[in-house]
Amino acid sequence: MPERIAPTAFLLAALAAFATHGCGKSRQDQDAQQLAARVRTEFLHAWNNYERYAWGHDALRPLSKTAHDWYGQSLLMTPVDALDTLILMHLDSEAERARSLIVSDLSFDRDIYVKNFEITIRLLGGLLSSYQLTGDKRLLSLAEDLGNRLLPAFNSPTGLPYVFVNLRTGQTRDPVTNPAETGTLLLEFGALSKFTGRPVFYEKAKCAVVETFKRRSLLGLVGESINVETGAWTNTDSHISGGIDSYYEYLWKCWLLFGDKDCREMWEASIPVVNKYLADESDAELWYGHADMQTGKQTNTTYGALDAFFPGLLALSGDLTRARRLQASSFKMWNLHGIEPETLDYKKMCVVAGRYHLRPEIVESTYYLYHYTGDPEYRHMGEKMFDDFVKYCRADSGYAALADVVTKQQLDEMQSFVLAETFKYFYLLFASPETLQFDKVIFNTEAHPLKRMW
Ligand code: DMJ
Repeated sequence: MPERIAPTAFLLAALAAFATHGCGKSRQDQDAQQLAARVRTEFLHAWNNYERYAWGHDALRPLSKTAHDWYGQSLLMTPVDALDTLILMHLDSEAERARSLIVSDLSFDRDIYVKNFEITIRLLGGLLSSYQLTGDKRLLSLAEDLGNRLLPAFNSPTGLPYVFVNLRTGQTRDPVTNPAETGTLLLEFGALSKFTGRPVFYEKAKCAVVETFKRRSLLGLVGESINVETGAWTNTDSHISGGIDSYYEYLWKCWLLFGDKDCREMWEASIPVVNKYLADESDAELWYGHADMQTGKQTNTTYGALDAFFPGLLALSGDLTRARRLQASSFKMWNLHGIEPETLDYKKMCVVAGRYHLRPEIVESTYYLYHYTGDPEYRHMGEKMFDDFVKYCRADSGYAALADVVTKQQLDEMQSFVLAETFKYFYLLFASPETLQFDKVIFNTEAHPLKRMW
């Protein structure tokens, strides 16, 4: 016979359970709020030092306290990349200064060859998302001017874009590119078409992704590099790492943002193949390695900081089981030396390339997983990563990349994506969900949110 609990004891127990649950929950929320405030303070440390030592230039070199311009003259990479983060964090006067600088000083009429992919994801993406957040038409004009100047990049025999295009003359160079650079343009060019009513941007970028997909192997995999003039693969290594990564990301996201069914079909044809040939069940853990695109034979057991975007993409596409398992592997990689390396051999658990460029991907996935599961484990993960990030990468004048995750020696580098992405994803992980309604936006690969309005 079950033990009889006295009514008052039962009531007290129920009240205690309610109180623990209630207080526990709000304590968690308070902790998260404090963490969000800490992230904001540290972001400001990085931004203030950019303002102080590199104002008007592309990027801050945080150890020498000097400025760096990618092409010898500034395209305001950091202010454009950081503007929507400043807005989301309600750093109003900083955002205003950045916006004034951009509208008064940014000019694309320059005789320089720029990387079509980097300029698209950082500048075109940044201008478009800040235009949506502020309604400032001058940002859209800048985006359209930039889009016009990038268009000649697509003038190849295949329609795949050249790596570099001259912003003034439209001349192009460097025909050997990769799927990330040919297939990570449609969110930005597509949004530009929607805003301007000019289909040409959508069409060119869509053609580039379709032409990449069409050249997949019989197995359905793409390789690491391709010649835009001949359409032939020049490296047949297949993986989800740098050079291919965001090609997959945009197949799914272009379906979500534009409802483009071709993109969904290309995603559906690609992802089972990626899971079949690249996923590696290693000692009950899930990793993604490398394989030859023609044979499917494994070529390498490496995974790294860039690959760590994939749990987020898996979660976004509904595959939470793989997403959670792969995120656990990414976190294991992070904890091996208390900060993640650029490349790891996951079979031997040893570092292959030891730099840490302050990359955002692992934080991005943590944020996505927290959004989809609500599991506090992901905020704890994020907290551990943020503590390590501050401990090893904070410098007197900004945040510094690491030359080596084992020695933790700092490098004189703080790329614009640190402000566009890494801090933004840390912040969104801890901030209240109202800060940015996840389901209402699609982030481009540089963490610029584009509203789902089409
Ligand atoms: C960013 O510029 C983008 O996230 C890109 O897709 C990959 N590399 C960096 C960040 O690591």
